[in-house]
Amino acid sequence: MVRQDWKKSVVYQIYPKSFNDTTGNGEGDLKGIIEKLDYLQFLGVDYVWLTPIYDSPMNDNGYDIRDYFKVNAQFGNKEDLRTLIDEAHARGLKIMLDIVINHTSTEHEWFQQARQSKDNPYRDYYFFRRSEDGPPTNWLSKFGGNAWQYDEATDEYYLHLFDVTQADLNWDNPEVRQALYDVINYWIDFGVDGFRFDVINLISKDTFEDSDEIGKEYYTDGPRVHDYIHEMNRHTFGEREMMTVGEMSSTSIEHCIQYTNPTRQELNSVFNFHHLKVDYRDGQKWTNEKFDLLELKRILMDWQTKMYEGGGWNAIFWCNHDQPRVVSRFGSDVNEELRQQSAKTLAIVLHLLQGTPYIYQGEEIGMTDPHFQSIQQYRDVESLNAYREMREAGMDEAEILTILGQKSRDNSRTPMQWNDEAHAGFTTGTPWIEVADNYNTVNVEAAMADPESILYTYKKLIQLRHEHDIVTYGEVVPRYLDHPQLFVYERRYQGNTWLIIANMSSEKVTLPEDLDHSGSVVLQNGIIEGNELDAYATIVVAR
Ligand code: TEU
Repeated sequence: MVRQDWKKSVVYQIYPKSFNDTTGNGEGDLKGIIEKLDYLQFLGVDYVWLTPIYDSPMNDNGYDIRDYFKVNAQFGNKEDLRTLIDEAHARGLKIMLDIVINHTSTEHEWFQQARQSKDNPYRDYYFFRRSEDGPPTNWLSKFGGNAWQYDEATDEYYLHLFDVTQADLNWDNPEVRQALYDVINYWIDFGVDGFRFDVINLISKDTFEDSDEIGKEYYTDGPRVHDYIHEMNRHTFGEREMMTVGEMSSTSIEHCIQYTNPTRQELNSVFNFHHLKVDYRDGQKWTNEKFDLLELKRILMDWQTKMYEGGGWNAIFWCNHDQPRVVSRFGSDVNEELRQQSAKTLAIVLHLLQGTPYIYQGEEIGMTDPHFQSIQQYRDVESLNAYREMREAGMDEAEILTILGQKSRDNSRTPMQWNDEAHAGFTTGTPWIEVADNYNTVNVEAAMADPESILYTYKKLIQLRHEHDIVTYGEVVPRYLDHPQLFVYERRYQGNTWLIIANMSSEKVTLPEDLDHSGSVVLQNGIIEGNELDAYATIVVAR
């Protein structure tokens, strides 16, 4: 494998609204991020990805952009962003912005123009269709309901794969593409170091026909998607040293190899979500299914080995602003000991895989789901729609709340827990969404003070990646894939092997007889006696 040093980088994701509030209005801001840069430098990450900070009505917390060239006044202004970038650079940290170009807010000037008349020059920036009886197709929005919204002004429907206020852009129109490249170039000139591209594999729509499912097959990894991404690469970041990651919805390994193999000049890396659907039931998210460890291992390892063979590159992650907290999901938060133990094990098994690791704010201290008890505590448009639909389907309130408690995107959006003061030190005002009530014990200040805390496991894992080429370049060899509790794999590079053995369960596990864990210990978490691994214990040895 060709050496490329950006591959040793680790990215930290910030959801600005929930990170740190300096004004007391209950919402985080850019100044709040600046205040915490020393903390990120201490942790040792290389890049910081900010979810959208542009002007937006915030129906989907910034993924509905009204003006690509303006900073959202709730977060501050361009001066603040300038200072944030400079201060980050002074600490050796790089900044990635989130680029949302599959759709804009319906409050965007382009859409405002487009909806006025059928011959408006911006009409073809979006997908407007005439239809006599009901919506043009039966496609469903990812946030519930039909994906076409009737617009009275011109008696046509427009397409929105997400919220009704997020209208899909028509990438087949070259003017649209150029306008979006201008946006990216503007931010490159501003001094940012990389980009995360929101749902970028949905930009090429195929024909508009009725679907047996929700319409996915007509826009996922669509017919011209690789041409468009390649063209974007050539017109924008291609010749620069930039970190790029595409968020790929319901994609395939074959496509992701194409998106990321350097010879194709598309993107550096990709997020896929298949490993995070192991607690869905029959493809349905809104269920309270338990997660399936065998399936989790199988999917992760399939992506690891095949992307390696195809010369592709994964982003590796457990958490983001759309996912529940991993310690509550695949670990255990039933008591303090298991929380610490399982959070560390989850960190180790993920960070020693091949790819670019992402840490979502608070993951590094083992933040948990907030376990909300009432619908009043939820804020996310997707959760509120799902609640309404489940109610309409006649489901019982308690059951719905159990499901939301397990699946809602709000699980990850509660305020960052900095200390044990009011509202976890996030704000002096009233937070826009409630703080998880375990902030007295789960907070950054406490974690910093305890050398055994989860935080130091993350710090150590980042260091290992920076210092040992095997973590970046080594081949991944799955072992014991059928074992119901253990997650075992090897990394191999230039004659050296690292063996990672993790007990992913809350029970003690006896290692299989032929699984020899001798070697020099790189990392150990929890108690290992002879051949017995305690709950969520992990060992990493080098040979
Ligand atoms: O998410 C895309 C996406 O499809 C999801 O992860 C989605 O939130 C999940 O499937 C819902 O169950 C991206 C952003 O990360 C998300 O926050 C935005 O809401 C969405 O795009 C629209 O821009």
